[in-house]
Amino acid sequence: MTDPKILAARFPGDFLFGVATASFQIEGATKEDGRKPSIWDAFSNMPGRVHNRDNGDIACDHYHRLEDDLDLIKSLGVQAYRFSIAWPRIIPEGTGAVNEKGLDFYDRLVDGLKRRDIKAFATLYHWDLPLALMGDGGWTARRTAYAYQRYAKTVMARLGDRLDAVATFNEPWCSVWLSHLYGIHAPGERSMDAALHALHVTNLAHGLGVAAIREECPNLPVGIVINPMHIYAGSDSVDDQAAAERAFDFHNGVFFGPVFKGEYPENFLSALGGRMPEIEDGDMATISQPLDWWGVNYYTPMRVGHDPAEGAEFPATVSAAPVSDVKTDIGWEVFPQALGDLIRTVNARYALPDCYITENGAAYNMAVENGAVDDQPRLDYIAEHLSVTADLIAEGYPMKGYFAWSLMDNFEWAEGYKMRFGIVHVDYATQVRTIKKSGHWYRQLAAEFPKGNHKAG
Ligand code: IFM
Repeated sequence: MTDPKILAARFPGDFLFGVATASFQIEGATKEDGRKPSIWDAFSNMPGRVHNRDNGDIACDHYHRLEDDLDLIKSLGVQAYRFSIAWPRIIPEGTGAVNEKGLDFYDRLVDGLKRRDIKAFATLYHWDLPLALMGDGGWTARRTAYAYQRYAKTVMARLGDRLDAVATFNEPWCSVWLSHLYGIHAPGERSMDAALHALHVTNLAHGLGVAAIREECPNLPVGIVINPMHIYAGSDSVDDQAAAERAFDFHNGVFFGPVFKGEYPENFLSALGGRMPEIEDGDMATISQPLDWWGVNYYTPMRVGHDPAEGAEFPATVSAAPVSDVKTDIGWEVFPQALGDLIRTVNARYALPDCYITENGAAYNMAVENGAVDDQPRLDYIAEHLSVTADLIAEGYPMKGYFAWSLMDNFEWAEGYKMRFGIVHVDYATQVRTIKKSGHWYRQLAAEFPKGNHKAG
């Protein structure tokens, strides 16, 4: 299963292997060259929000180590790099003046990738909203969607000619529910009403962003990156099955429905629609413009049961026990089969375009010992999920590539630097990078695809 040659032989020659990161998690240099604070700068500096009160001030110092990190990516032999652009570097106040120095940084990044013959997959929003926009209500304010559109247009005008693909958003589930309902991510809101506003404004921003991208770069493949939950009912009972269906609508349907069908799920609307912001004429058409691809970020399944509590709010579910006690260091159940079940389920429900696995990986916190990091469980995790991906391809699903999360250990949001997802280890005191066992293995796998001419075996 983990022999790179045997695994590689199960993929078509044009399948893309890549690595992924996000701006706030690796860049550091938060106060340099005109960048202004994002909501994550504020949130991580507040007591009690992020483990150890870690912040992104230095992170992996990628901003200053760009060329070395691009060499590192090249040395892994991958064909593509997925990164995100920091809105607070480009339009530091969210609206108003454009910061040329911010654009210059991403110019260097994209040119550096081109020079190394690595495809550039950019994400426009991976959670670092300019803090100034909170003055209007951040993602709960419709105005933010228009500010995002202008930001998207600005980035595309400068970089679009050299990108290979662009995503409007990364994991809107996190920037909507996790950030506005569950309070775990910035801005740490815990209100259903705020979350419902953030939901529609985010979906609208996605649609406005697609229009801006198409206007500037009509030939650039545009997509969105979603982290759909694969939801298993805790039991066969009618109640639990219905709970799983509600959970699907709440966690997935509110993004897939608008984007791929132009509508919110009916059950969701009848339960919570009255608390949503006004859906203006034309909004749903804006949101549901055709996409060229979508990205799936998958780590672990969700298991739910019916919440019997009186007055329980939609989706009225409780967590059900995991079926496997194999867990990563962050406590997430390892269950590769759910990736297959998820792709089959969403394709059965929606007409979806080509799909990239834009993130998949595992938190294991092994240290460097004698110059090496033996992270065999991560290697196994990636191999098992790739094996499921190969099965999906054999079944005819249009899976076009896989990006390991992550290129290197980085700022893991509310977990700070405690949780390590990299296939490259980062010593935060010295910034020394050490390729882990999984990274060496990933390089062997990627090497089987020289310029995409691998023959399926
Ligand atoms: O680190 C995150 C990433 O920013 C978004 N997807 C999940 C990863 C692991 O939690």
